[in-house]
Amino acid sequence: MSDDAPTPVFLHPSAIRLLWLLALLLLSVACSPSEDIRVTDAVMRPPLPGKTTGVAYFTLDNPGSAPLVLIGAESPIAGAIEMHTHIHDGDMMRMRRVDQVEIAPKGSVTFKTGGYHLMLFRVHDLKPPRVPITLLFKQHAPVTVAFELEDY
Ligand SMILES: [Cu+2]
Repeated sequence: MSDDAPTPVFLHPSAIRLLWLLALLLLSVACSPSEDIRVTDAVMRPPLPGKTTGVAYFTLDNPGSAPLVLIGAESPIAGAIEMHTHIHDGDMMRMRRVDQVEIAPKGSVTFKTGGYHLMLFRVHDLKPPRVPITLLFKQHAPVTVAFELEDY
């Protein structure tokens, strides 16, 4: 047998699990938010007087080589946050909740008036000029962004 013949390696299942954990760890380091996700134009429109529902807009860039999937958002200033889009229903524009928004590699998506938006329910304790909203992703660490409070 020559010296450079590959030696068969048999790993114990627990060692394989350990390797998986290491791989996941490396993956999460490689996906640190500062490197591959950029959020710009983050603005929150506070509730109208006497109301408790606000809206938030932003642009999300995915410079990475894998699709990025936004699955929701949370914030200490809202009881709940939903992702919505607008759909045409005859002559009416209606809001519809969406479970996820996928951003293609090297792509971007803009949450804006008449399109995707974050709907914030039971808004409380707004402290200008900025509020924190955390964007939640599938297979990616959450990203907390300071949203500029728009005054009405
Ligand atoms: Cu909405």
